[in-house]
Amino acid sequence: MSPRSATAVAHPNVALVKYWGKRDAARNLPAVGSISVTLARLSTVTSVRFDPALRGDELSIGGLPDAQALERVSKVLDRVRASAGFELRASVESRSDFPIGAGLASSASAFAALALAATKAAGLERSRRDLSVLARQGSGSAARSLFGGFVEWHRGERADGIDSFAEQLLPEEAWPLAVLVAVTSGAPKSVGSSDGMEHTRLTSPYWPAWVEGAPAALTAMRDAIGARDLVRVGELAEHSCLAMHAVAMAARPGLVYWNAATVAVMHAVRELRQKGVPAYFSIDAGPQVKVLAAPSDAGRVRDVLRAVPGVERVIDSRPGPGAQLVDGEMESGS
Ligand code: 2P0
Repeated sequence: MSPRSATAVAHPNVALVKYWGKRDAARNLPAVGSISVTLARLSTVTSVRFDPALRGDELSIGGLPDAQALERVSKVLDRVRASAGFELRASVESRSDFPIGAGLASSASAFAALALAATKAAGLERSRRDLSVLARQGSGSAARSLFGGFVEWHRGERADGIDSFAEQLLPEEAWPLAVLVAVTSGAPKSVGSSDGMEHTRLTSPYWPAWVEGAPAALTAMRDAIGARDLVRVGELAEHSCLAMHAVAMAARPGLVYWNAATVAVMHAVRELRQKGVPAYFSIDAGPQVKVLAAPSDAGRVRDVLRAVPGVERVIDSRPGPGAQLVDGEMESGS
């Protein structure tokens, strides 16, 4: 059998209603549903080559071998091999054009691209929904990056997790929005998301309140996105972000993903709001701040973010497409 390969590109996403915590760590099933927007411009390109000459799976990230991430990658590849009915090992090469492991959802784009490329290389045809279930097993937030625009990933109720899939709420072109990413540090985070979530579930006294609040937060966000209501989406997104960080900060010991510049950006965004510019922040498991604004205000918001001490650079983004194959057939982003 000759080698079979495919390459896919995917983009990170920022959660507007956050995923934080698992109901089943082995199957990577979330304790809460989440809603995100997929980001244009930031990209991860992942190539998969199933090759009879290989004795084990191989992974390189940004050109360097990565034994730590290989375990998760092999888990996804094992599912693909089982479906395809072969045992071929794979070589996986992944490259991102933004800082990885620093709270910019590089695992989301990487595993979304992996799920699509591996499936294609194995000669399988899968729906986006099935691909989201596959990608989820590598990294939860990756389920959402299969789709473009505004996306919901369902918690699901089933023990086998097949009802924990992502689906699109609104395509990327349906609502122009500016998403500015204030990068305050390119350093990898000290506590990874998976460990941080589990630590929070096990030790934070606010955990039950976090889980109980999720259904109402999701319903409100779905409605606000449907209405393309920036003020409502922004208020709900800020609340979900602060609630996620509050439950994590209340763990023992508490998790603090922010640095001084992160906090300074939060205040700068709120000051802008007081001056009449609707801008809202969101922060994931890292020190970067994503700011939602109307496209017509993007220039002003960018200038304010750039002027905050500690902000290294500001990346302009907007709602972007879902994962795509880059070698030959292109698939629709939704
Ligand atoms: C999110 N985060 O909804 C939340 C908010 C970070 C903060 O999803 O353990 O890398 O691989 O399923 O997807 C980052 O966590 O975690 C994340 P795993 P993942 O975007």
